[in-house]
Amino acid sequence: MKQTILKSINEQINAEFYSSYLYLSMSAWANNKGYKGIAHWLEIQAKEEHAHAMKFYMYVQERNEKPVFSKIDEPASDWNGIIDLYEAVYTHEQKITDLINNLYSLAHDEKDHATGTFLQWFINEQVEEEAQLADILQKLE
Ligand code: OFO
Repeated sequence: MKQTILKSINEQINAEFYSSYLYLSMSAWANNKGYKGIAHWLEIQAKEEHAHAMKFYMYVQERNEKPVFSKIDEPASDWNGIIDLYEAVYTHEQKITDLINNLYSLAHDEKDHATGTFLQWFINEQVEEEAQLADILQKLE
């Protein structure tokens, strides 16, 4: 695996763990405000993001490389209500979509077709997640 790809995947592992951390922080906020159903939904999202990080982690090892971790940023811990929170989730997922697309472009440029194929699952997942969030936001608004 080219070092440029390995470096970007390691960064993506960090981004996925950060997503998990962010959604868990949001879940704690929602639970504290008494929004139990939303807290539960966010807890599930946090688990899914952890699973995404693990998919990248396993993939790096399958390619006989070693994942390297870096510091995970501190997530926000307060939001101005449910719409503000869901807008933050939506914006964050759009950022993740950009990262996945950039990684896919890099894999293409480096002719790393195995990585390109591996990333297909994430590309589809982002379409699903963004659609779900747009739907939730529309209902909330
Ligand atoms: Fe919600 O996204 Fe991971 O990849």
